[in-house]
Amino acid sequence: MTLAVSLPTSDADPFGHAVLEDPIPFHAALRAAGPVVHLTRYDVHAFARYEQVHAALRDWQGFQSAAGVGLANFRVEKPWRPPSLLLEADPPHHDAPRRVLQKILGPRALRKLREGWTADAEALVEEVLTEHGPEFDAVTRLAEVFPLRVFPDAVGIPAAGRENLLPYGDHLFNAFGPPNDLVEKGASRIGELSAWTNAQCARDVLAPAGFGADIWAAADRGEITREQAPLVVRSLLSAGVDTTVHGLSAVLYAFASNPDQWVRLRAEPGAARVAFDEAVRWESPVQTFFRTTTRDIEVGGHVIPDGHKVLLFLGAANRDPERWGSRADEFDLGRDPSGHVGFGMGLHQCVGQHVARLEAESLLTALARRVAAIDLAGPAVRHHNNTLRAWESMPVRVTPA
Ligand code: OVV
Repeated sequence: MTLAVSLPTSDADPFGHAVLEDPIPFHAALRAAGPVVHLTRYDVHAFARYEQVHAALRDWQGFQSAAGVGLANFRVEKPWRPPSLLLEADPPHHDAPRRVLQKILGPRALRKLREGWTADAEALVEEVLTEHGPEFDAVTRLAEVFPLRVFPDAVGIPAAGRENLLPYGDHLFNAFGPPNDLVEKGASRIGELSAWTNAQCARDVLAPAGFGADIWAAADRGEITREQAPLVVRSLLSAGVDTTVHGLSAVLYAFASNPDQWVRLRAEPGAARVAFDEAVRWESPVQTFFRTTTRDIEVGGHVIPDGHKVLLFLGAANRDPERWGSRADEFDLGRDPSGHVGFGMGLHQCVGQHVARLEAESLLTALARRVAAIDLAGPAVRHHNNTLRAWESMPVRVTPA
């Protein structure tokens, strides 16, 4: 005889301002409730434990992406923009664009960027210290500035209009959630922002050298079609800016609120890369993605029916004590963060993660050279987004080395 266990439910709103301000207690409650929880407000199932999140990310056949990785089900609703050939696709369609980007953004290809980005980071840190002195906003002066200085140049888009990149990404990541106030707030500008973003993906707009030109060259070689090329460029402009800005904010906040860890990094500058991954685990700049079941799937004694949306709480999995131990909530350079799901897992795992790590490593290394201590100089203010865990502002005070 099997004992029927009722499906745990939650009527909380994961996309409401209370949870977005501080999702940590909500995540703990979801993990405690069970391996799968029904979110009554949106009639979706949720995984918040590492084991189930990790397994669902790896099972692309059972948990598809092609029906959209937001709340909207593309089997039923028309997507607000043409779907991404990477994020919102599954094998076999997903594979050629993935292979192309993986090579262009891979560690070998990035080697030629390292020297320049290191110098750019050193110049930025010097500039901030000279222009603003020891007190400045780490979000608006560092985390937003550095990616916008190096990444659009690496893609090869023109200088004009780059201020559109962050608002475009902010709306895109809001649009994965329900049509709430955050989506409404971006709605009036998204036509104009999309038109600009799409226009940057054309071959004749892109610089002759860069990730964008590399994508078009792959189309010339027949690795993807010429119809696919602009959409692959669009993925870079969609996924490559806000994510790294908030990733850098996360690591800066981690250090500003854990001064002992900054001391440790300065003693061991080679730890910058792992420090960034630990911050991605700890803050999970991308908090959630949905999948859609392709058949009835049994989890923890409950059946999720075919065609249902499942919300994967990457941020909750990344602090699951079952996986990370009783100090999961601590930012700790002594931890091995590998296996975190902040970049996803499996065949959709962030294709730009090496770019993000190089940006973080460049900036942290430059800061560690020049700054002996970094502390919060006032309360940091959250930026609410349906998908991203972000900061609006972060006043810091640094002690030059
Ligand atoms: C991972 C991610 C986020 C947002 C957009 C895309 C990817 C894209 O491919 O457009």
